[in-house]
Amino acid sequence: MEEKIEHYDSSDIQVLEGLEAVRKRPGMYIGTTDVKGLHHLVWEIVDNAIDEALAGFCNNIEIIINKDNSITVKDNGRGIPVGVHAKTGISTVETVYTVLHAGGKFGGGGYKVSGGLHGVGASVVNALSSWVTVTVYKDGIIYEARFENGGKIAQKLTQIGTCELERTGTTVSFKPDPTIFDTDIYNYETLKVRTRELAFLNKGLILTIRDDRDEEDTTGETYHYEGGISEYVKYLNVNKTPIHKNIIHLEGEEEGIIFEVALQYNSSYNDCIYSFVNNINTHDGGTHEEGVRRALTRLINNYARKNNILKEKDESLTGEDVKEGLTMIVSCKHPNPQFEGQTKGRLGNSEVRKLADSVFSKGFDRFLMENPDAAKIIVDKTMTAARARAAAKKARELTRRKGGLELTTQWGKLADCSSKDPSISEIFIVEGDSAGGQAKQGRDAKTQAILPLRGKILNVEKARLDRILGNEEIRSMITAFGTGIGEDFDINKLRYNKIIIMTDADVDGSHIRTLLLTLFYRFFKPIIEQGHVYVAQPPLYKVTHGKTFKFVLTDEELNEYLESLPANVKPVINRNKGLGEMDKEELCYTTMNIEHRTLRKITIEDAIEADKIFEILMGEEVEPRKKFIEANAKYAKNLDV
Ligand code: 1YM
Repeated sequence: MEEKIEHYDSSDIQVLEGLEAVRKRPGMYIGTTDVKGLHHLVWEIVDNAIDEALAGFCNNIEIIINKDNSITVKDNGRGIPVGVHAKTGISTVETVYTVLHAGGKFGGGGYKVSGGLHGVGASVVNALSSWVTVTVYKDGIIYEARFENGGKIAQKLTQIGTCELERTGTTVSFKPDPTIFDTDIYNYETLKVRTRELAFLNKGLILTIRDDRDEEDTTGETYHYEGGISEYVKYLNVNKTPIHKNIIHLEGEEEGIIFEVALQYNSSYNDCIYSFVNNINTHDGGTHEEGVRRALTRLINNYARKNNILKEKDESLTGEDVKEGLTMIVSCKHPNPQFEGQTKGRLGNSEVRKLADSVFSKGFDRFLMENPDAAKIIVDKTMTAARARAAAKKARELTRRKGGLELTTQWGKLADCSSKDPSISEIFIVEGDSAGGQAKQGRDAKTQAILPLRGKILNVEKARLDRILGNEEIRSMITAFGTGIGEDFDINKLRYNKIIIMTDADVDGSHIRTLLLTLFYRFFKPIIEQGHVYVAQPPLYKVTHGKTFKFVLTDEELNEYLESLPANVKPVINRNKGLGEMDKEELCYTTMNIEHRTLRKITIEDAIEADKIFEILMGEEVEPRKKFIEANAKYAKNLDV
């Protein structure tokens, strides 16, 4: 034992123990080891480059997926310091990559705000990688260090060549350890969406992403927005109709906290509000968002009263009213953010509420004064929203009084299940009365409820809640779900664990499915977020030979099955055109029976992108929809969001 201690000094042992701890419990550092965790590694490295950009030393970052699914990130900053680190006795590069809790502490107090693990990111990535190389360009010299097998130093920082004096920066390549992660395949789309978002959130920064696995695409994509979050708002509104010309962009800074907001109203009835702290999406809002919302509501009320648009006797406009048709990005960069809530998706720092309120009030008040035409249009829109809200409330009360939103036994169309236990109950929303009738006969009546839909439901993208509640098909659904809608919505009252959309595999079927998903997305979002919505997958083919038959779901499965048959068998292949084409036993066996069916769970991977697709498919603008359908015609068969 004595001898061993002589070979390792105490800091070495700490280092190994530190990285070993990360490998033992990766979830504690990166959340999960699924595909999400795999992608997380990229952002930990990119965050260090973004910090360098926020410190003012770097304006160009490149992300590359290499052919072997390793990742390379390059920046043109100062380069990680190469000198020997006073505390560890090894180079700073090695220290940053092997010592947990290195990073910021060693960095001489730079402005570190980008998201992620606050300085431990580099060592966490190293711990979870098969290999990492770090190349630094500094003072005309190229240095390189290499780590292997979860962060063990394979090559100490070494001079490997020279470069021009002007060339500075850091390049990091790494390959995630396949024994840690469930998958080792990177998704270009996922990385691209976040790269674009980072470009919007950090104005002026040039971000490039390239997929070297794709031999045809050699240039990748470059994102660079001088307007920052203003351009984000413009991007989100591209398929909508703005009701005033200029995007309002306000900014302020106090004690190292940078606050920024950009907004523009459009003619739709939905809001699209996203907030960020240190480039991380704060899904549950927080003080930065609250400050803005509070100020916005107050200022619009003041303006409306002062200009006699809102009369003395009128009720005030609410936060709901002033956000109708609002697209807004709130971004805060904070050196010491406090995240709260179950998923840590909410900013808690109370000083930010004041800063947000004051920056927004000053700027928005000035905007209203200097742009009386835009001010009037915006206030008119919020007034209409208030009237619609009042009408919806009345409609809800009226329907409730008539019993329309309460479940009554004599209520005809729903064939409810006998179980009252939501955890085992499911509801099939079935296209058409005939398929609905068959499903009713063949279902498991204890746990499976059937709601047939006649024809097309209302396009909710184009209607407000009051009209939506006027639609009988939609009322039936709300009633069956039990959750209520709008201000009354309560997910805890959901009567079914699974809501299963069952439509034909044709254009009409996919249209109805998209309409239903739009409805759920707009008015029952938590049922999607919490994984209650599914799409049934009726088989595409029935293959018969002699007395045996088999149902198959896809073309690939069909080919596989045909190849598996003996050569002299001559099967008959029938393509299913609709649910109604199957008899009730077939329908129930293949599509509804828990043992044999295949369901596709609907998730909102990326609410921002999903929102755009819904808008394109369902919104008022015809041109983008045409373009989208043309571009995606080949996928139309599987149009799932
Ligand atoms: C592709 C990844 O890591 N870039 C990067 C990292 C650092 C610096 C510059 C840097 C920071 C500071 C001074 C400072 C880091 N340095 C450290 C530490 N790109 C990438 N670019 N000089 C250079 O913060 O003062 C940690 S990260 F701790 F060594 F200073």
